[in-house]
Amino acid sequence: MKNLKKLLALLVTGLMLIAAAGCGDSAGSGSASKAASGSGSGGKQITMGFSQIGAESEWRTANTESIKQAAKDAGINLQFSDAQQKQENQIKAIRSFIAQGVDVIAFVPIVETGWDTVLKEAKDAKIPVIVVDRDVKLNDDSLYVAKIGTDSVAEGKKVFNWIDEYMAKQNKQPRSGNQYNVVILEGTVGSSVAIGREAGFKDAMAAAQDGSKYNILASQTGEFTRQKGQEVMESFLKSDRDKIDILFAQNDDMALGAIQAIEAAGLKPGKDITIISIDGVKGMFQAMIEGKSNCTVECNPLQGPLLMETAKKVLNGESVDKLVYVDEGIFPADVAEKTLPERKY
Ligand code: GZL
Repeated sequence: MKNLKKLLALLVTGLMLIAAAGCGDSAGSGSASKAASGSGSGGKQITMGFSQIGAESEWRTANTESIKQAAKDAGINLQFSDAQQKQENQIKAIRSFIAQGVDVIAFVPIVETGWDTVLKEAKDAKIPVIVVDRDVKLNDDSLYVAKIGTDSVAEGKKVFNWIDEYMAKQNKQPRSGNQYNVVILEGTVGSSVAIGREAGFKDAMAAAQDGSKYNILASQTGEFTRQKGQEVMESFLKSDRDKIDILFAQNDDMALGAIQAIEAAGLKPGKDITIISIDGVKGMFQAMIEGKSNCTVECNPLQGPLLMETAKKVLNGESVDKLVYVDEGIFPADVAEKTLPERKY
């Protein structure tokens, strides 16, 4: 009889221990471990296939770091692919993600077009796709579930409007003739950002009170790199050294390359030639502190956390906004020194 009682007591204790372990799971640590493990609705860890375009600029490096860190923080298994600036490598990577059966695909489209076929393959494989940073032009927008990016048209408008205000405030006279001659270093040909930034700049110029004060003297791609930006600026200076009033570089890296070309030509960047660019990377803040550039329009690369949050929502069957823009500011040279310490990229 005594043994039976002992057996019963052991049984009850065992059952209580199992119950305690189970409810601890459902209450706190369960959802925490779920979040930490980055698990989808099925409870297994989420695997994300991510196709990045390359490492062409300080901005891109910061974008990659943000995505890798956010995946780690979210407990998401990231399959990362670097396309070395080639669309065909991105398409190959997306196809391999489909073959692997990842839970979700995210990618930065290097150019706007040429994605319909491979995104249809992802849709047929029932793998949701999230577009990051740049934009895509598709015949069927149902081929992606969400787009997290930056408003390149607004960035282009901010550039022109800041220039127009600055030239008036500084009461600058054109270096030759009666118009301000502008040269433009464009980003990657065919990319939504290069197209959008140019369109925004020109729309604002057309809408300006006296946009005819400006003449676009030359415009050429510098491929978003410092090296190419320097080379193209050298060619602009070769033909129009004493005519150029303004440089609009579509990213900071090309502007930093152009500054070297302007100095080599015996001119003062930021003084003889007014310079404005887009991104807001630390290297540009340093150049503005040195008086070599005049303004940078922010384009925020820190899109990782929003991407991971969106991926989890999609996989949990929650609704998500089709398009989300990250916040962006504008930083003239006179705030560079006090702002640099708080910059995150
Ligand atoms: C902008 C991003 C651009 C940056 C460049 O959203 O796609 O690509 O402006 C980067 O620096 O190379």
